[in-house]
Amino acid sequence: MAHRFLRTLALASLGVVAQFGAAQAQATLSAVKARGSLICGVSQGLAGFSQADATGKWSGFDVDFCRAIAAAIFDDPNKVTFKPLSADARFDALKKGEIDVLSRNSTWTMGREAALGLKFAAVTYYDGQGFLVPREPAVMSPLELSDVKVCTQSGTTNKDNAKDFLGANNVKHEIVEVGSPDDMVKAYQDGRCNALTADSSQLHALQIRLAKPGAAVILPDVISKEPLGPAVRQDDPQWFEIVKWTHFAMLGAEELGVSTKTLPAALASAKPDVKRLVGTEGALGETVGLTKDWAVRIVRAVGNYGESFERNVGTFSNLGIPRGMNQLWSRGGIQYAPPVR
Ligand SMILES: N[C@@H](CCC(=O)N[C@@H](CS)C(=O)NCC(=O)O)C(=O)O
Repeated sequence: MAHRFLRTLALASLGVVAQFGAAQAQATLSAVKARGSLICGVSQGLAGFSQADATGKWSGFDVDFCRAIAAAIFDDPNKVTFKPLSADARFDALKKGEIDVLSRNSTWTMGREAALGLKFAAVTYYDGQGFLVPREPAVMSPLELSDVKVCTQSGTTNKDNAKDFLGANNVKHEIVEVGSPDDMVKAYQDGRCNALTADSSQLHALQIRLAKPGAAVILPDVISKEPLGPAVRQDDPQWFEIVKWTHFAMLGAEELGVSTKTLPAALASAKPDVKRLVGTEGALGETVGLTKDWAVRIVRAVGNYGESFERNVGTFSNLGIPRGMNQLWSRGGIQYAPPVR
């Protein structure tokens, strides 16, 4: 023990430990480049967020985020290997290095960062937990439910929130834990539960899979805060910056009106903010190990934040979710990107 301590001390005095630390700190980007693809942890199949079609092609809001990182690194949004993960398996997979980033409707909580040793890089989707119930008999609020069997997925914040909320409000209930969105839909349709609780966005994704979506309603009550975003391991500060600024590039592009349609104009723009974002002035992308056109690569591949939101989950998509809190701060929402400068 003392031996090891003295050796560490000796190495530290030579600056060896610091150098080793720096090499480790950039390991993820180098590993991704050497492998030729990003390994992204996603859900097992959730419409609008991450779902594979019959040919195995993944799409969705969380999938776009993985593709955006791949575009920033490789200038190719297809250089991603998607790893579907259950709620129970996701954080372990990240900790063990089986994935480079988790982009799977995961709520940022103190316990998941501090206790699990992970870092949430951004909030890509501000959500909150709700309830889906049969349209008949009509209820306005989960507080009106009684003797209710509520299905929720194990390994989620939703189970504990439901217990807290229903318990504190003396709603007689039983929690039925299931393991996947498929099981949620099945358990509800088989009558093993008569309400579903999950983040509101996920309730929308589940509702459209019911045999009769119109026979169910999502109640307006929101019982929790569910800031959803990508997570990484704590040991690689450069990788954390790449993931975080990928989100801010998409958001900043929307703030500045830079989209797939306006990209040619943006590249010719004389506006200083636009020039810094698209890299016609400065080379900020290089400070995180990327290229100066990193944000252009991202927008060209998946669009800006608003384009990705609308295409996958927005009002005119299958899910039909309004922007709400996820609107830009300048338009009444709380999505806000720090300056690229
Ligand atoms: N945001 C919550 C809930 C996340 C979650 O896993 N929700 C379920 C709702 S159905 C889901 O998305 N499952 C997808 C899957 O297991 O593939 C959390 O981080 O704990």
